[in-house]
Amino acid sequence: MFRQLSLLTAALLAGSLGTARAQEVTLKGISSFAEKTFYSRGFERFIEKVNADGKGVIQINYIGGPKAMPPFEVGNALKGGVVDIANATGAFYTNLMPEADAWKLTEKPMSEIRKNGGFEYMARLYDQKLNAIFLARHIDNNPFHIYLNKPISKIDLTGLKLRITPVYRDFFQSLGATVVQTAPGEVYTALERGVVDGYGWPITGVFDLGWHERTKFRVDPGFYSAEVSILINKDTWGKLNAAQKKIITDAAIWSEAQASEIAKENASDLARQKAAGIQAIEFKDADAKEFLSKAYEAGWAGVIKQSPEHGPKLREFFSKGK
Ligand code: 173
Repeated sequence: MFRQLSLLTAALLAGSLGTARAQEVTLKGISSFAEKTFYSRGFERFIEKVNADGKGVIQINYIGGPKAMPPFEVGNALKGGVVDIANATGAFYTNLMPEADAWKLTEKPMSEIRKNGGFEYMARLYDQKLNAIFLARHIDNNPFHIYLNKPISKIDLTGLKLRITPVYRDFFQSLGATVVQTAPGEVYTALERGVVDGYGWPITGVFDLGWHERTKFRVDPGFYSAEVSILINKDTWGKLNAAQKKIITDAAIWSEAQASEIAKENASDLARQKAAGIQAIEFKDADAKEFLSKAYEAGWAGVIKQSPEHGPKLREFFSKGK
C-alpha cells in the first residue's frame, strides 16, 4: 500500500516537474546603464538570482545596456513589450510618465512608502502610463551632486553650462545654470570638449566611465536620493504562472532590501574621489540648509508643474513629515 502510494507520488512529482520544464519561460532584460557599472549591478545580481532559483521555470536573457538600446528609449520598449524586464530610473522615461521622476524626492525608506499608500499610488500610474509593474527599487539612499570644472563660492550657477537629465533640470535652472540634456554615455566627450562646465550625477559611479579624469570639483552637500528600479511589462507578468511569479517576486524583495547597503558604497566612492583629486566645495550649516531647501522646492515645483493632478499627492506620500 505505502509502496504503491509512494510510487504514485513519484509519478505525479515527475509529471509536474516535466510540466514545469516544458513551461520554462525566458524573459528579455535590458539596462539603461552600461553593463557591469554601478547602476546596473543591482539588476545584474537580480538576474543571477532569478536564473539560479528559476532553473527549468523562468530565466532572464540579459541583452545588456545602452549599447543594445539608447537609455531614453527603454521606457517605450518596456511599455510595448519589446523587452520584458528593465533596469531604469524615472528620469529616463518622463516622456511616458512624468511622475516617475518624483522618486528622487523620497525622504522616507521604501518600506514606509510601501505601507503609507505612496507605493500603491505610483503602482497605478505605472500600470496606466507604462503598462508595467514596479518590482524593486535597488538604488536608494544615494545622493546626487553637482560636479564642476569651474569653482563657485556661493549658491549660484549663473554663467555655467551643465549636463543634466530631468532629475536636475528645475534645481540647476533655478540657480541660474544653462542646461543641456545628455545620456550618461555622452558625458565624457562633453567634458573633454568643454561643451559643459560640469554635470549632475550621484555620489557613486563617477569612475565607471572615467569622468574623474575630467572633473575638478564636487559640490556638497548631496541632494535627493537616486532611484534605479526593476520594472516588468504587465502583459509579460500576466502570462507567468504562480511559481514563475514567486521566483521574480522573491528576487525583487531581496533586491530592494539590498538598497540599505548603499551607504557603504557612497562612503567608498567619496574617499576615492578625494584620492583622485576631486575637491569638495562645501556649503555648510545655514548655507547647506538653504541649498537643500532650494533643491527640494525646485524639484517639487517641477514635478507638480509636470503633473498637477498627481504631484501634490506624491509630495504628501514622499516628503519628510513636518
Ligand atoms: O544623471 C543621470 O543620468 C541620472 O538621471 C541618474 C539617475 C539615477 C542614477 C544615476 C543617474
